[in-house]
Amino acid sequence: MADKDCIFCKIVAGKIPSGKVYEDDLAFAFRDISPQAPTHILIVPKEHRARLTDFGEKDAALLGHLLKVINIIAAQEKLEQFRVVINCGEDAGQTVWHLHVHLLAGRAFGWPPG
Ligand code: DGP
Repeated sequence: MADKDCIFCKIVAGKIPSGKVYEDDLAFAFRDISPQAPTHILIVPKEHRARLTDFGEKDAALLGHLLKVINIIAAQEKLEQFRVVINCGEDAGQTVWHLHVHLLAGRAFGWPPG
């Protein structure tokens, strides 16, 4: 179910324009408004869930689907090397409260992350 105040729900519904790169029944992917790498795409479930810890055992297939979508987009964008990030909670850097997976590529990344 969508959250009327959620910016990513509005993007999924097409109420806010985004650079869509992929869509299916369960997932939607679009380009990050503030890219941290030459390729920076966000993959979200269409259904509103604030954060990773809101997903339970019954959601395992949906989480797996989001990872599958990453591989589809990587093939579409011809990405062979990339980083995948989920920020869960403020200290982890989460700023938008609709679960999203960051797909970053096009440069070398340091470790540990900042
Ligand atoms: P996080 O810090 O993990 O919650 O990442 C949120 C990301 O969402 C951040 O990289 C910027 C991006 N973002 C925020 N608002 C918008 C928006 O309206 N459109 C798009 N395309 N990206 C957004």
